[in-house]
Parts: sequence; C-alpha cells; structure tokens
Amino acid sequence: MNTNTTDNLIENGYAVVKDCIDKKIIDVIKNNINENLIRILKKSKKKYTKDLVKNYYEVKNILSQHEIQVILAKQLVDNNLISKILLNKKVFQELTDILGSDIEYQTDMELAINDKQATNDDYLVKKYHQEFWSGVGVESLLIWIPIHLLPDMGTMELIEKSHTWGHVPHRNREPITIPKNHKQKSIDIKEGSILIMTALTLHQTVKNKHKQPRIAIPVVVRNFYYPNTNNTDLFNFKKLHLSFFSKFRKILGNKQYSPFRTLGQKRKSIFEKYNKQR
Ligand SMILES: O=C(O)CCC(=O)C(=O)O
Ligand SMILES: [Fe+2]
Repeated sequence: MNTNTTDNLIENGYAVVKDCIDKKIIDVIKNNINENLIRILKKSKKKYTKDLVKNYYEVKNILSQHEIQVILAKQLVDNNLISKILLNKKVFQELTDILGSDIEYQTDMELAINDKQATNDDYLVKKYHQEFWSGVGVESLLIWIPIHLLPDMGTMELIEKSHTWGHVPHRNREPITIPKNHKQKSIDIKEGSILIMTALTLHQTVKNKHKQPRIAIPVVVRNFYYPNTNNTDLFNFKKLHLSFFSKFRKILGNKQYSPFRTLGQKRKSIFEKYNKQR
C-alpha cells in the first residue's frame, strides 16, 4: 500500500501521484476531444483542421465555453474514457488504497478548460473554493487530471491543511474569511500525473496566459457504501469497480437471498468483461 498518498491527504489535504497514467491514454483522450470538436465544426459547416487548439478556438465562436466543457466531458464518459483513466493500474491502485474497491465516479461533470480569453469570469477562473460548497461530501475525493498541460500554463493553487478547517463560510463563490496564517501551494504537476484533493481542500484556478488552452478533467470519486455527507444523492454516478462482497451480492440478486434464483442460467455478466481494461 502506498501510504504516502493517504498520509499526504490526511496531513495536507492533497496529494500528487506522479506518472500514473500511460501517455497512450492521454493521447486517446486528446483524440476524442479533437474528434468531437471536429464533429461540432462539421455540423455548423465551419472549417476544421487536424489541430485540437485551432479547432477549440473555432468552436468557441459557436458554443459557450460552459457548453464545450459539458459536451466534451459527456463524450469522455460515454466512450468509457474516464473509466479507462481511473482503471489505469497505478491510478486504480491509489484509489482503492484510499477508498476500498467499491468505487463509483460522478458522470455529470465538465472539463476544466482555461484559456487566455478567460479574464474575470469567476465560473471559469475559480476563486478559492471547497468542492463541499457544490454538494460533494467528505467521503468523496476530487481527482484533477491534466490532459493538455504545457510547462508555462500554470496549474492549480490550493491552501495546505485547509481541509482541517471544516466548512469554510462563503458567499458568491469565495470564502468570507480564512485564517491569516496559511500556506498557499502551487501544484507542480505534468501530464500523466494526477492531483487528489479532499472535498474540503480550498483550491483555485491559476490563470493560463499561454496561447494554447489548458485542459483538465476534474472528477469526483467515492466509495458507494460510505454515507453521503452532503448532496451527492442528487448527482449521477457510474460504478467503476465492485469488491468481492458487491459481486457476491449481485450474484445473489436480492436481499432475501432467494434460493436457486438463477439455477441453470447460461448468460454471463458483461460488467466484468467490459471493465477489464486494466
Ligand atoms: O481546473 C481548474 O481551473 C479548476 C477546476 C475546479 O476547481 C473544479 O472544477 O472544481
Ligand atoms: Fe473545484
């Protein structure tokens, strides 16, 4: 077990797991994003190129950034690419070490895209906030996965140990007050690595002044047996992995353990086959 990640989360409210996603998967994700940008451009009879960045700025003339972020994330969910990242061996190992192996992830999500055009929009350039404010419970983790990140784009900033402050009073998407003595940390991370935070870790967007957009996937992951401590019953989740206990419950089918329920059944569950991407 990698105690480092859990220790860092407990101690500081965040952990960076380095080099845990295969470059191939990052490329598959970039391709999926580009294919969908091209699909949008084709539909609107606009010109497109092979270049994701050019296509992205073209699509911004058609759709709002919020719409782009939602549409692109939905495609990643529907094409099982979010599962593919989370089931990638090293990522999965970290998640199960922290949460156990009954894991689900939130599917009503959006990409976090930050480009030089985003100026004072506090939805796109987020001030210090806790995910708890939006309904994520303390039983959940927030995983921030950079997909297109060049060295001088900036990443994410957070306040170390802010997860121990509890629910920080807030108004209009920013804290009303925070303790004077705090340590702000700019996250040192590259493509292929992930940032894990608690639902109470205060974090904010770093403006990206690079001419290319920074693209990241923020996804909420939880163990579905842990009590929901906030509003996650209103979110949509997709099962990522079942433990022995959950698989056994599925075989039995119901809480009455009906005897001989599936006696002689030849059909095999496709869930396992479908999730054998690791
Ligand atoms: O990537 C970012 O700029 C911030 C993302 C974020 O904090 C969020 O989606 O909650
Ligand atoms: Fe956030």
